[in-house]
Amino acid sequence: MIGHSIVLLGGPDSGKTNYISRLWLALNSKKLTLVAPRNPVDIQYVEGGAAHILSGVFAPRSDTNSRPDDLTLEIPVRLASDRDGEEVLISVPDVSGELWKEAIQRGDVSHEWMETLKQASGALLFVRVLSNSNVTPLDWVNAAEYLSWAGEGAPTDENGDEILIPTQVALCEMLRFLDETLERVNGTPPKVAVLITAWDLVDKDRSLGGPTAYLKEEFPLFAGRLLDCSTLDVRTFGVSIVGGDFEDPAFTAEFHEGVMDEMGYVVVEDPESGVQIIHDVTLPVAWVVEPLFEHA
Ligand SMILES: Nc1nc2c(ncn2[C@@H]2O[C@H](COP(=O)(O)OP(=O)(O)OP(=O)(O)O)[C@@H](O)[C@H]2O)c(=O)[nH]1
Ligand SMILES: [Mg+2]
Repeated sequence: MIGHSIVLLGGPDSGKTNYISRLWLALNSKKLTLVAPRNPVDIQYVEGGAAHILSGVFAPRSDTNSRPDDLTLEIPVRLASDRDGEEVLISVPDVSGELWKEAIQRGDVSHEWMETLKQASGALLFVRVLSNSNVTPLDWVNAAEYLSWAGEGAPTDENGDEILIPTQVALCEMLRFLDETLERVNGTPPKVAVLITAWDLVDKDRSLGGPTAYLKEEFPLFAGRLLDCSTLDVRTFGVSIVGGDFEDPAFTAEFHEGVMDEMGYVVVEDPESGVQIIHDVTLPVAWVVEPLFEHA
């Protein structure tokens, strides 16, 4: 069995920990595209998150002092469609969004995280619908100025106050880190799944338009960068880990009545079938690791 690492990137509050905790429950159900044939070595970390979700609350934000090893889900997976198929050991480090934010402000990633990135052969990049931590876009001109900024330390305004980097600029930077560091297996472009989390909070009309249109409207600079990026294989997914918001008591009551395996979905789109809701939260990871099975 060959080990592969998939890295999770995203600013604070972008839904990384909740997704990975829900992913563990989904893999363990053994009913979806990707299955966990055996238990991971150390599941304490994701089990904590999963216990929150099962009790009807979202998993809490991650501790910024944790090291990569403490926040890594390491688990053998196999495609459900291939019962006797190879297993791939995936290792998914969940780096706190605060650390990514600091790295972007400083313009570099610490040596330790850089090593984690270099060992990864694919990535999940997170951005969350309606997060208070999103720094909303300025106009295109300002955002482009941030992107071309290359000074020491964090950018400051004319009064010397630190400027918060708009979320879409931070996303472009994270994509650049990935492009520069991801391992290229057999020379093919590494896969990066962009996960738009808390998709259940997108209003009905907009959700029908699908995740790519949503990105284009909310983060046009980043959406444009994705279109231009030929050195990475990028696909965008909408994700709702339980199909609703635990802040809504009516939903939470419904959740407690429901069956966990049927809760939560991803939104995918392709030119032939259009926008589709699929009740399988393993899909983004399955898509990222698919080529790795060929080399297992
Ligand atoms: N409605 C809804 N909210 C979600 C969903 N996933 C995450 N959230 C919300 O997003 C918040 C942040 O999620 P986390 O998983 O802690 O985000 P994170 O990226 O790990 O954050 P850091 O640990 O700070 O890096 C949660 O507290 C929820 O309020 C979802 O599927 N639906
Ligand atoms: Mg977290």
